[in-house]
Amino acid sequence: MIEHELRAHRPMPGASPSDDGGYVLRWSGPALVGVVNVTPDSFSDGGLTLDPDRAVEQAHRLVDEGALIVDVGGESTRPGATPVGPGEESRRVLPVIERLADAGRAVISVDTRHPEVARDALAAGAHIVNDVTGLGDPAMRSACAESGAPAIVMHMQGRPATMQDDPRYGDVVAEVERFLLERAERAEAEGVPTVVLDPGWGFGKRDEHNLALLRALPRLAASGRPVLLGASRKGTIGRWADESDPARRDPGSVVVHLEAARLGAALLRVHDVAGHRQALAVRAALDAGAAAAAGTGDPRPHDRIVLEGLAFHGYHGVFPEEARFGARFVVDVEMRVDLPDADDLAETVDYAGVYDLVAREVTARRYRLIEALAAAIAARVLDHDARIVEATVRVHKPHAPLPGVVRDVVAEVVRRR
Ligand code: HH2
Repeated sequence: MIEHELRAHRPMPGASPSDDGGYVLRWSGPALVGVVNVTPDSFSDGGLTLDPDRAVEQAHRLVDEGALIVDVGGESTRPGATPVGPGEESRRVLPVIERLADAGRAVISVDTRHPEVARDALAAGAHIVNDVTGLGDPAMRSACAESGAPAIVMHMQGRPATMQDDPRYGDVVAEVERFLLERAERAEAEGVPTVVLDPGWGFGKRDEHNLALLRALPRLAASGRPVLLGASRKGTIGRWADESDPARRDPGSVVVHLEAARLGAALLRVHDVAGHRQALAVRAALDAGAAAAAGTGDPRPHDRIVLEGLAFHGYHGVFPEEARFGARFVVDVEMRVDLPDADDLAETVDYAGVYDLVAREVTARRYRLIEALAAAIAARVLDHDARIVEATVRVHKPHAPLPGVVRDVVAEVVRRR
């Protein structure tokens, strides 16, 4: 199970004190974020918990069912939604957040795009800010930084009123990744303790964009930040399953979220916490059973395809000279895969394709750290062929700028599907 953490400069239920004087909330594998909509018009449950008593009751029920975080929102962001002003939004969410914070049982995130609502919610006891506009507003970043709150940065193309009219991308994965990393780096530089990345399923995305972003979760997770996916009950699931009623889309949501969990998502934002908790528990039991049946506790196949000593000129490193002159980088890739006995290229992994993707990653992009380069290559290798269950990538930098004689510097990462 992958370990995840959220750092904050103030206490949260379940968090432990950290070395830097703050607090850290840790968990293994995927955790659930339960949705509490204090709205009359949310797309799947509008009006159900507009009354604060019912919203608090619902939030506590979600915690009892296994949610790590409850996400309280006072404005619907469904396609075509009418925007709500910060005054009305605060009137909806603050009484709920105050009462949840008093009870002290829930890690509370506030789902808002308004800095004034975020500030009031943090003062009322919320712990995390979930901003569907991706912390683009400097006032939102300072609200989080000043109160030491982690933030969820989501990607959206356009605005809710019109975002689904005609969304277009050149390369949706590259564009969303660039946006999220830039926003995260800026927020961290300004003092936000942890930034969670969310590709924004359904926010200015066609079905094929959502699918491409789901498959790219390992690439987003390679930055080392927790990744959140929120596909629950959304339109793409309705179209794939031919189900027009959002409240009846939980089974399809579970399937998408199990896939997201397999691909490394740390947080799943869902309406049906009990159903997702059950599905994740059963998935974990099946994985453990497969490992035990293999007799080793290790469900990986033992066949490997190895590409060694792939050498390229690249421009990676933290120093400006490295960006200017570049240096030689050498890459090894080991792929664990079930190899057939048949002598047929179609039956196995095409390693020429792996060579091409390594060449592209080393020569066409620039990373400051060789471990980040190795992680990005590993994510692409797993993406290349679904039969590759594990990729070990070593990036060698024999000419690393060090003051003495060094034969080699190597970063190795191991990534599993
Ligand atoms: N989706 C919704 C709202 N907030 N926040 C993040 N980070 N990621 C999401 O995918 C996301 C989100 C939409 O779902 P819901 O809250 O159920 O509906 P509505 O916006 O209509 O209230």
